[in-house]
Amino acid sequence: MNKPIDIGDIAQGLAKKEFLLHYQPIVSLLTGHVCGVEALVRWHKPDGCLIPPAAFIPLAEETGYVSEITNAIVPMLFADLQKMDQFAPGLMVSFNASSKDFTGRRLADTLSKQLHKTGIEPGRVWVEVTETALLPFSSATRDALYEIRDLGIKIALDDFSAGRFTLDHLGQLPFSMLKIALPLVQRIATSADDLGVLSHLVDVGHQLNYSVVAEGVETEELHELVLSTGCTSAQGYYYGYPMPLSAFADLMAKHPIWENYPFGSIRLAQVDIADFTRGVLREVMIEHSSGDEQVRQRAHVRLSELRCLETHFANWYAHVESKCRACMPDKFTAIGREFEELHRSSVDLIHSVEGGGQTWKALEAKIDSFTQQSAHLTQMLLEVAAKCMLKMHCPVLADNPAARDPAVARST
Ligand code: G
Ligand code: MN
Repeated sequence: MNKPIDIGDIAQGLAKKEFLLHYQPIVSLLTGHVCGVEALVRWHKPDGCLIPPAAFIPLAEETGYVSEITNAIVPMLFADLQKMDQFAPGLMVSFNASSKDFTGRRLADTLSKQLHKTGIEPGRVWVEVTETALLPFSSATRDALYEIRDLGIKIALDDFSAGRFTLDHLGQLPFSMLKIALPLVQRIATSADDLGVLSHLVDVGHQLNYSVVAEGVETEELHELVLSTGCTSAQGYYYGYPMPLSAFADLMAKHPIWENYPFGSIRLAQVDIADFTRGVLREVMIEHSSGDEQVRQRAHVRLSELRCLETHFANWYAHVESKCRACMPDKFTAIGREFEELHRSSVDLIHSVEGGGQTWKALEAKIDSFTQQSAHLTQMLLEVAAKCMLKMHCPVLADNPAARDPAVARST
């Protein structure tokens, strides 16, 4: 019988460089291309035996030795990223850190050293940290995370929705990415409620300007459902298993592309428009009717979207531009123009209440026209979403309604 693994074995394995990294692709749901990889530690014994992380990570975590493993894999990760740049330039790479990595400066120092040594752009490196690694929530952990973030490295909250982390924690830590845990993602095909929860988490990520990655996507059905929520990227066996660097190079040589259309992303734009419209109406009402100068001031400050290019919608528009324009060039330009007009109306509406003296009747007329513009823009977005989806699924049908119907094809 094999003797159980102890810390001495792990230390020896590290000294003999038996630990290496496998990479699992992360796919952008906007472009359909691989946009990054998650690095996963593997222990290869010289006899060819592969020891799964579950057999040694818990012991390493318990004893604190896990930070030695992290310290050893970070330089490998940077070296591999340089190799990847030769066949797939510019990918992001993430790796998993443990709670023990956030008890001091060591991880930040190691990362800083590697950034200087390799010249890799820091924003391409993501540290994944699970909810459980961050609880109980301490200021030392928060400081360690900020120190890493200040290097320009991004921080992802891993396995989100599976632990005890609350939405309240999100605003207090410097995350830029949410990775939605596999169990929730895998339930969305059979539960409308879970699909609702996932859509909600995608919205939260969108509001906070985070990337959102759905983990555990194993089937085309899940891929389509995740895509429809507006989730920015996805990971799972449907796209690829964790694999050695050489196998990843082979995969990338085939230039894989998965089905993608901005159907879900346009859903987020509709949410942006609805929120923007309501926000303007709410603050206009407060400014117009409150007798308290401070309340009016606060309403004004809350309306941070007054500069057109700083709105969530403008941000979305710039982000999806190439994809949507390819689908619907004329309509997409028209949407941009329509938003500029809506935005101008919002500024006009706000200015009209600033100095007071506006009659309710005049205000009502302005509000009517503003809400009509908003509804029109929402309608245009929905039309583009539907057209993009048709075009991506059946390019011929989009231009020629008489094209072959899959329902007919199935029955013949
Ligand atoms: O998020 P976390 O770092 O815990 O997840 C990484 C682990 O999830 C890896 O061990 C990887 O092999 C596993 N994994 C990745 N994609 C899938 C998937 O589609 N299905 C299942 N069952 N496991 C997956
Ligand atoms: Mn992970």
